[in-house]
Amino acid sequence: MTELPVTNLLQGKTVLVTGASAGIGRAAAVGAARHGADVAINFSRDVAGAQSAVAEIEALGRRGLAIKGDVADPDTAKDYIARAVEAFGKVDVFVNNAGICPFHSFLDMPIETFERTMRVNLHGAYFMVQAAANQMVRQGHGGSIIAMSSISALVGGEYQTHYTPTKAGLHSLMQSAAIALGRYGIRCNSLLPGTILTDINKEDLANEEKRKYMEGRIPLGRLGQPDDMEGPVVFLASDLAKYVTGAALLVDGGAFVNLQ
Ligand code: NAD
Ligand code: RM4
Repeated sequence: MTELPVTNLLQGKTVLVTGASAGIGRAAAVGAARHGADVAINFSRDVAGAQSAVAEIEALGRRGLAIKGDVADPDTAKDYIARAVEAFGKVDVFVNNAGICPFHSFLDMPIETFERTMRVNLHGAYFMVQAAANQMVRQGHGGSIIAMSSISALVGGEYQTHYTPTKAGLHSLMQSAAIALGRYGIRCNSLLPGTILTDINKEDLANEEKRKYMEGRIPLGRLGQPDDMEGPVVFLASDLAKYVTGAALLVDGGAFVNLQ
């Protein structure tokens, strides 16, 4: 695996990432610290994962903090932002990452599975982004908001009929928020990962045939790893992206464009 370059693009910035005890969120949080940021993560249940993410951030010489909360609960958002500000004084970058994808067939989708997916992925994001944006507006020096949408905002999935609308919704939320928040210098963008190997798809990709099919669709020849998301997150978070808002960046090894 190629060694990732290290910069100080996020020096002096405070970065918040939801669902960051594992997977892409953790790679984004630790990655932000590697590029100079102090990082406050949200996590829901995995105390050990959250503690070890904070330890990794601190080992990079940055300040780290883990704040527990279920993003589906609207009160979590205000609590998370308030406690992060209490500890680090401000929020410069907010990464809405927490999400679930309980793969299930369409015709017999349990109501609870549908509703929980909506609440975590989309409602949770709405309240979080709103709370982060209000904090950035109060601070008065702009900011960057990044939503972990998905290639699935653009294409369907047979066992993802509850999930893909949340990812399209996140992308749409970033577009509308970019308009609402542009006057405050707050940029809002989405990242559209392809298939990244994490817990969310471990079971799904345990099916050898499906995994081979997914791999075969990718021009770069491999499924993604969480650290493939580090550079795109750091770029959108940093002032290098100062004129980028309302945009969506596919990070999928070319899977989306590979029709034939
Ligand atoms: P993951 O399961 O490793 O990470 C999801 C994280 O969200 C976990 O840390 C989990 O604890 C947290 N989370 C779940 N429900 C929560 C809740 N109610 N409150 C707070 N935190 C909660 O999977 P991942 O692949 O790292 O997923 C991260 C994001 O990336 C998700 O939004 C997912 O939809 C998106 N994404 C993933 C892929 C992929 O292929 N892995 C592709 C596109 C988009
Ligand atoms: C992504 C995409 C991936 C899937 C994950 C769970 O948005 O659909 O292929 O593995 O979600």
